[in-house]
Amino acid sequence: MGFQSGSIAVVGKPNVGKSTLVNELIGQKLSITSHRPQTTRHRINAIDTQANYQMVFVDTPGIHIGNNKAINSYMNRAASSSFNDVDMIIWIVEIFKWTKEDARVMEHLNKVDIPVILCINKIDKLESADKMFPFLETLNEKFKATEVFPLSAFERKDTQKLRKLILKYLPEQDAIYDEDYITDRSQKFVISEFIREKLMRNLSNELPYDITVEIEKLELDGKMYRIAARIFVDKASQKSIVIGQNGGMLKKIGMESRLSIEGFLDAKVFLELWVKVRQGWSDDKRALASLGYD
Ligand SMILES: Nc1nc2c(ncn2[C@@H]2O[C@H](COP(=O)(O)OP(=O)(O)OP(=O)(O)O)[C@@H](O)[C@H]2O)c(=O)[nH]1
Ligand SMILES: [Mg+2]
Repeated sequence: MGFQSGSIAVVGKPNVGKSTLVNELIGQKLSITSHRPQTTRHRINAIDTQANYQMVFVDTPGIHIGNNKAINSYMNRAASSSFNDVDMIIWIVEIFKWTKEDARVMEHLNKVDIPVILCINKIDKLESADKMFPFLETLNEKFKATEVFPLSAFERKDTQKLRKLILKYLPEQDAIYDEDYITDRSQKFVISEFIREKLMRNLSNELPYDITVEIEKLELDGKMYRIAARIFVDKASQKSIVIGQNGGMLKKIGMESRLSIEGFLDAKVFLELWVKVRQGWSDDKRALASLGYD
């Protein structure tokens, strides 16, 4: 067998563990995750190059129903467009959590003609493995997947097995990306996402997910990066939540963001954060485009 290479879209409804699985598969934190649905907003390619293969995982926003804001249609489009231009698909369903949104994803899958690995995630939540069989059976009646693979995205031995399964279907062809690439996205993009992750994790219940981050400065100063980022919120009340009492929340978000950016850039970082109100950005196509949602 020669060199194998291909792209694998990771799809599913929100919050099933797509981004967690992608990070585990490439062995590096690249895509942001949180316990809130609709964390991922943009497609991102995560690339794993080994001696005999290259896997390009396409992490996608969760496909969802029930909101007609411009940003929601943007996210659904970003996800569904990836069904067509990849070599195979990993479809994630959470164990025991089948909903209308899973059925929506299945409608897209019914139209494709490439291998689909159906991953049943979060099985670490089960007390015993045999509890999952009835659920697997009903799924099997709904959809004939190429492979069905129950796993926990947190379990290294599971993700290693999944990698072997992917290799079974990965086409024999040259690498798509140079071996030193880990993503198709810019440094600025990844950094802005890391900051958004800390916002989502720290402000989960108080804040709608209408928040976005723009990097205004990214400069290498000797061995240190100087970064300035602006956080856009929809309302003045949200701005005070992000800043927190005596600026405490913004400070915490800044500190956590800096640590994860330092891990990504492998260098010291000086990070400045600003908060700005930009009313209605999430339902305004022009504002969306200016913030990178195009
Ligand atoms: N118990 C358990 N939790 C998991 C597992 N995989 C992911 N999670 C958790 O599920 C939540 C959602 O994970 P994400 O990876 O952000 O999910 P996603 O599908 O990318 O979500 P969206 O980007 O919003 O569509 C996080 O709190 C994860 O820690 C798993 O195998 N077991
Ligand atoms: Mg995600």
